[in-house]
Formats: sequence, structure tokens, C-alpha cells
Amino acid sequence: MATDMNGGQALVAALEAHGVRTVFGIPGTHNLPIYGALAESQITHVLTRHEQGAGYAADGYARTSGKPGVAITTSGPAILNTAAAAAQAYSDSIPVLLISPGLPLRHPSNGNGILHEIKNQTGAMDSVVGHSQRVTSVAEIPLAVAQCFAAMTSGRPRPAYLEIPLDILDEAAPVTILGPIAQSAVTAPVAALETARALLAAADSPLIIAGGGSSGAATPLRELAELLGAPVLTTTNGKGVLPESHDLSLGAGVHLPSVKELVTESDAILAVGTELAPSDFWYGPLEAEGKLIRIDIDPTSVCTNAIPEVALIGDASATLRALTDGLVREPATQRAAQWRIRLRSDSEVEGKNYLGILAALDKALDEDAILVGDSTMACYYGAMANLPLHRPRSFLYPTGVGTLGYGLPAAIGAKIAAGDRQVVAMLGDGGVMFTIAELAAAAELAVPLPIIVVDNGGYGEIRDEMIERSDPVHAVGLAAIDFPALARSMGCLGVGLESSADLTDAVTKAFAADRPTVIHIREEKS
Ligand SMILES: Cc1ncc(C[n+]2csc(CCOP(=O)(O)OP(=O)(O)O)c2C)c(N)n1
Repeated sequence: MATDMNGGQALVAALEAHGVRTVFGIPGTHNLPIYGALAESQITHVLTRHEQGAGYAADGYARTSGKPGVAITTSGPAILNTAAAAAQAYSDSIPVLLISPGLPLRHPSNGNGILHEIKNQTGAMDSVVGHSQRVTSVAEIPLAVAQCFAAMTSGRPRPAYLEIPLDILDEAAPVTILGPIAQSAVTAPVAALETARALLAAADSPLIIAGGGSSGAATPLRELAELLGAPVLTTTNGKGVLPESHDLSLGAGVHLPSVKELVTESDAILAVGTELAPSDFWYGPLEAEGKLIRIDIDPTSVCTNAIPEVALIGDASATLRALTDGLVREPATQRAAQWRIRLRSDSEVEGKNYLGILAALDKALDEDAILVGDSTMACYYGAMANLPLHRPRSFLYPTGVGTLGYGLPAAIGAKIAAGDRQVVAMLGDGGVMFTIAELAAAAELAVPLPIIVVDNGGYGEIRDEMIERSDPVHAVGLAAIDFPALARSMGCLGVGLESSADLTDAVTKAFAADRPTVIHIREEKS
């Protein structure tokens, strides 16, 4: 039944009808009708200190919960501030809905100087999301929200952008609220499944590579791996989909040098929900000599970076179950233990400067802990392959776009979605400054959240690259910041550590605290 609502009310009612319980954002002159409706709704609003933080927090929420995260901003510079977060979510296939007012209906967009007017806001946002919509009436809003949710949650997850002209946010009209549009899981065709099953049944040395797209398929993935006796290697976004303590787990390190040989030695490779992208395969593309089978929900991604022998287009969970059904074989000779030792030795060489920190952190973590990382060496050379995690969606890391400043706000979103589960953030001294304002947002939430800042006195990766190229070392040193004092000034706790030996205790205390704790530690060069 249609009810009279203004645009802001229609939007908020539509979000509620889609099960949205938390939104991240900042109010402004142009989105006040949305905030008026939010104040009267059941939705909790988390006030970030920059819109980029709202975008990353919505991403962290989405990665942890498996449900879309929502960020609301005002127009112009505010929504542009979310663009890097949208690009990150796009590249990592994360459903994030960004909502903002736009220029009024029938506005010529000629630079007439309306507050926040930019040349082409809709186009700017359309270029960084998977799906975008600008409505033209209040009555359209519920369907537009339902369509954005359908776009984000069917097929390959991607961020979406919804623009509401600012004049219709205040306008009242009869509105009918709509719930989520029904969807069904896509399953691969029977003939392709049969071919894949035959290849796997005949393989002597199968290997599974599990990407972020397998996050919702942990159980069927484990069952198939056990049936095959296949070692499971994950990409960064797939880390933990098989517990890293499992006998068949080779951890997350598709980039490690020995992986090339592991791949060559495998006569069948099943890649699930991964683009096999260079942002994971640092030492060159996957060169499978055996039969390559790929499962992907997205037909446009199933051939990226390596053409498969068999392409199974379908939902990871349904397709893995269908593959396992009717697959009869003895488990292959166990290769996992031997390869785990090889890869461990690679990852320890790569992560040598972080092993002390990571071992101390590991001692403080529960089995279902979540680590939210930034694009810092401590994460990609360190935690990715040297800190075992045991749940899907437990390593949140900006893989595809590699944006700095992701870790702190994404940890805020993750903590909200994770409830009592432990969440830890790990950032470099450079990256943490990109979104340091979000310490104030984190403090207001009053949640236990250790934020570990690994300090190497600047932009370490870039400094190393300059040295490697024999270039002058230029513009990479950062003046020391008193991070514990900065944290305290923003309502968090702050601790400075002399050595990683003290980290277990510091993190344990941070988990028991009534607010976030910044733990400052220096990189230990070895
Ligand atoms: C938004 C953004 N700007 C710039 C870069 C380029 N960049 C990559 S690594 C890096 C240095 C990061 O320093 P820090 O966070 O301290 O980590 P470290 O490299 O020292 O481990 C920079 C500037 C980036 N990845 N993202």
C-alpha cells in the first residue's frame, strides 16, 4: 500500500526493508532529509570523520558479514571522497552501496554554481562501481534500492551507487516499499560438470586454488578437498576459507616462489572464485601444465589471466557440491605436508622482519579472530602467509587496488559486523595517517580494537624500491609521530612497545579494554 513519504523517508524505509541495520556516513546540507529519517529509524548510524572512512568501513562490514555495507554522504566532494573505497570494493568484489544526493532534476549542470556542483558526479561514480542509478522521482526510490541490492548480491558482487536529486529528497509522494528481489543460485551445466568430474577423478596430483569468491563455500570446498586429497592454496582474499591448521591447507601465498613448481607438478588445478590476478600472482601468471578447471559466477572473469580447460559458471557453493556429488575416487597421495614445509620456508624468508611481531600476535588470537590489514609490508610480506587464520572472511586486506588507509576504517566496520569476535587492525606508519581521523570514530564506538602500527620511519616499500632501482631516496621519510599520545588525544588508549616480546600482553589487554588501543611498535629488521 502506498504511503506518503519524502525522498529521505522512502530511502530509509527501503534500506530497512533490505535488512540494513547499520550505515556509515557524514551528514551535509543536501542530505538532511535522509538524516531526519535515519534518526527516526531502527538503523544505527556510525559517524566517520571522512567519507573515505565511511566507504572503507562499509567495505569492512560487508567483508565480515557477507552482506552489503552501506555508506551515505552528501553530494560533490563528499561522494567523491568515497571513490577510492568504491574502486577497492570493485576490484575485490565487495558489495558496498554508496548513496548521495545529486544535482536537482532538470538542472542543466553547466557549472551554475550550486553548492557542491561538480562536472559529472553521476559519471564519476559510475566509473568506479559495478552498477549506478539516478532516480527521477520519490516513487522510484524503493525499486532503485531493490535493484541496487539485486545488482550487488547476484552474480559477481560489486559496489553500487545510488543518486537521489536533492530536490526530491524533501518532496513528498505516495511510495510503495519493496523487499529484496528474489534470486536463485546459478549452477553450472551438467555436461561441463561431468567433464570436470572426470578430470578430477583421474588426477594423480590435484591442487585447489581458492579465491575470495569461495568465501561462502567453506564446507563444500573442504569436503571436495578431502575427497580428492588435494592441497588447498588460497589467494589473499580466500585466506582462511580452509582453516590454516587443516592438514590440506597450504595457507595464503600464491605469490611465493615455490608455487610455480607446485603448479607445474599438479596434473589438475581447480581454481574457485579467483581472477588469478597479478595482484596475487606477483611472480608471474599461473602457468598450469595440468588441466585447469575454473569455477566462477562471472562468465567475463572465468578466462582472465589463464584460459581453463573447463569453465564452470556458477555459484561457488552450489557448483562445488555438484562436483563432489557422484565423484568417486581414492584420495590422491598426500602432497600437502611436503609443500607446506616448502612454502613455509619461502614465506619466512619474505616475512623475516615481521616474524617476531606475528608470532606474538598469534598467541593473543582466538581461532575465529579477524585481521584487518592495510597495504603495508607487515601485512603483505608478513601476515598474509605467516599468520595462520582459520575462518573465511578473516583477513580483510585491500588486494586489488592496494589503497593505503583502508585498515583502520575497515576494522571499524568489521568490528561492528563481528560482534564479540576478536578484530585486530595492522597498518604501517605511512598508511595509518591516510585515515587517522577515524580513531575518533572508533573511540566513540567504545569497542575493544587493537590497532597495531608497525613503524619503519616512512614509506618503507617505496624507499626499498628506490634503493633497488639505484634511484635517489627521496620523499619517503616521515617525521616520527607520537602515536600513543595521538591515540589518547582522540579518546583511544595508546601503548608504545620496545620489543615484539611485549606484544602478546599488549594485544590481550587491548581485547579486554573498553575502547580501541593503538599499539605502536617498530619494525624489527633481521
Ligand atoms: C592511496 C595510496 N597512495 C599511495 C600509494 C603508494 N604506496 C604504496 S606502499 C606506500 C608506502 C606505505 O608506507 P607504510 O604504510 O608505512 O607501509 P610500509 O611500506 O612502510 O610497510 C605508498 C606510498 C598507495 N598504495 N595507496
